[in-house]
Amino acid sequence: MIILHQPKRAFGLPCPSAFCVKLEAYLRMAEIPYELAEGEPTDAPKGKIPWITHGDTEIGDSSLIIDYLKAEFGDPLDSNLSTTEWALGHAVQKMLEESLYFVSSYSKWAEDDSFAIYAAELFQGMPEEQLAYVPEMVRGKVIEKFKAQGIGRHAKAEVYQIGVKDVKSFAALLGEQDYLFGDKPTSFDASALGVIGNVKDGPFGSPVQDAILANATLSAYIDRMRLTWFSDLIEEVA
Ligand SMILES: N[C@@H](CCC(=O)N[C@@H](CS)C(=O)NCC(=O)O)C(=O)O
Repeated sequence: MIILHQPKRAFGLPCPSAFCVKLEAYLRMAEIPYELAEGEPTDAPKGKIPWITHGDTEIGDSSLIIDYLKAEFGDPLDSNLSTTEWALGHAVQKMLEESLYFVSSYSKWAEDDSFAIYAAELFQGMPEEQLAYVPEMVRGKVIEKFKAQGIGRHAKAEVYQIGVKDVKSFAALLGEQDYLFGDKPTSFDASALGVIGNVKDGPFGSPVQDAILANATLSAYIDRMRLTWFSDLIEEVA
């Protein structure tokens, strides 16, 4: 049995982490049985969530895990893609995970109002005396990482300009299709549910969230995936 290690569900999302949502969506779309185990980045083999264990095998990184799952369980989602479609999907995934993800992460950590909401969840249960300094200390470290990655070097308006451009680009490629490559989902849609879906339905307002919500087709695409693969969670939240 695959054990998927990730933090607990929050904000009505399958997980606050886009990469965990991506992987859980993939498992559900590919109909691979799994169990959840609570885990934080500090417990993870690469210091990042998600990770899986499968017997004695432990793997970190959602994309490497999906490669492993394809090798172990077959590739029901992506095997019919042409080489060109696969290459386009790969490029789109990189745009979502290496660009838009950091814009969304910035909106959680760098914006005071959003950070207050996020910190209340993240540091829930922490003793009062630690709450006085730990959240701001962790926040400072994350913002330093944004500088190293690059997104933290831009003015706020520029960060959102980058994110909105990614959203528009994805929406243009999706067009009126049900999924990125037609009427069946692929692993690239799982990635979009993680990154775009968490911005759309998360509690962190931003110009990027506004751009997603303003696009009825893109919003319906996210809602369709949630209803199809995570209806149990929608019922839990309702
Ligand atoms: N490339 C990784 C990215 C995973 C990732 O960045 N996870 C974030 C949460 S969304 C994390 O664990 N951050 C903690 C840290 O960097 O310390 C994947 O696809 O799994």
